[in-house]
Amino acid sequence: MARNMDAYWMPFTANRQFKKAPRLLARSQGMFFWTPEGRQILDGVAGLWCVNAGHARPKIVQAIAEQAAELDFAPPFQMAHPKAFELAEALVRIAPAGLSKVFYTNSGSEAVETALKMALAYHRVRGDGSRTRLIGRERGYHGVNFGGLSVGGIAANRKMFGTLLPGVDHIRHTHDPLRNAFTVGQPAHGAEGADDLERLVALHDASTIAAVIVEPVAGSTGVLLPPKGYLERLRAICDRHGILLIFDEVITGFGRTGQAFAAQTFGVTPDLMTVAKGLTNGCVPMGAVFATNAIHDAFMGGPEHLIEFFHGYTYSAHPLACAAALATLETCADEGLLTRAQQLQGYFADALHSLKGLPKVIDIRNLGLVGGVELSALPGEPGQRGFNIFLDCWEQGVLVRTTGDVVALSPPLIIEKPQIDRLVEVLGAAIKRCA
Ligand code: PXG
Repeated sequence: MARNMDAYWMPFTANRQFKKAPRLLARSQGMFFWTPEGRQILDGVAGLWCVNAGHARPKIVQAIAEQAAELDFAPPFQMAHPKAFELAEALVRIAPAGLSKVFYTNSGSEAVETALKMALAYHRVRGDGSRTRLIGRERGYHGVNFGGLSVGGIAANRKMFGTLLPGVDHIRHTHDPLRNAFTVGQPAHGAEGADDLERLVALHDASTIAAVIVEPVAGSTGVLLPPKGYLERLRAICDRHGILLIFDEVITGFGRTGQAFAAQTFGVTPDLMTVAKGLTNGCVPMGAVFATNAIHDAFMGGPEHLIEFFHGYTYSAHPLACAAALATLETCADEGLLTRAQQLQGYFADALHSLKGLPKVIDIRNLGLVGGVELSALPGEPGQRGFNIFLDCWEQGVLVRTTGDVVALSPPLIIEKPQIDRLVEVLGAAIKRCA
């Protein structure tokens, strides 16, 4: 790779370090990537939580190619193409009951901005325009645009960018290692954390609060699971105060937790739900917001010739993305992938929790086919041990993801048991070497 790497400013990357020792991917198939030199890499993170059905799936590849030749673009404003409707219908069929409208975006970040704007506009069109406040949660990740950053709760992502949106507040995060470390599945302690929303209601008054946004399982911050009863309680508090509940299912959507959406796994239905990533199996950028009829219908009151919601993107419902998403849903249906994590989660949990007792491992968390292994930080160098483990796994031919000193696993849902074994074996060896 003698190529000059200067021009590409890489996202969320240590650019100078990367360019000294680049990690390049050239090809992918099924559970694997290959480097330009032909080294095989087992994909332990579905690319970046998105390639849920595995790489280069024939139906998806073909659908994208055919779509590009047939209709490459269709303007989405005051125009449409058939697959946009077909996909929305197919999505509503697998969505939690009640979420029956779909608004398309091009990424998770855009889906979040869209959902926040929908929430504000919903209250306003109903004559409840004082509800302008948005509530997020500490350690939350909702993408990198200004709305998502504002409700997000990861300091490194926020601190450089000024005051962000006004009128935003945050409830406490749910992480409680003292009581919950090494829990298999949902932790037992911490449902009362949802009551923190009551604190903010007492402070700001419910009449000023539009919506609360949370990830049902927080991913980017290092895999934090909702304590048993927590999401139910959050739902009840929102209902009590007329606050919309938004689930950001960008990583939990499309089978990751054992059902199509985490809302179904946990039996709690939000008013708005953001998705992306697995929607197109990561093949073409696409996101979406699911909304209830009640939210959608609130916009439908004015004169029929007027635009109801002044929002959308040039590439909303892009034909290639719609084709990829339809083929993804078909592949998932053919192979039962949206519920496959249920069958594998016991095996996956056992394998992952076998790492308990290794040096520096301070917590292990899992649900469906999501796993998090937390390590104690090297003194004075938070994140360094995690990064060393990531590099060690890469050298051994396994791709994992680290955020700080948490190793996150989210393999494609087509993973087989021997591949789970390999993933965990390589990770365990890396942990020992980096201890
Ligand atoms: N919401 C959630 C919950 C996410 O996880 C986004 C929004 C933003 O999506 P886009 O498509 O705009 O990136 C995400 C993205 C990680 C990691 O290492 C996770 C994401 C992105 C990058 C890294 O966990 N999730």
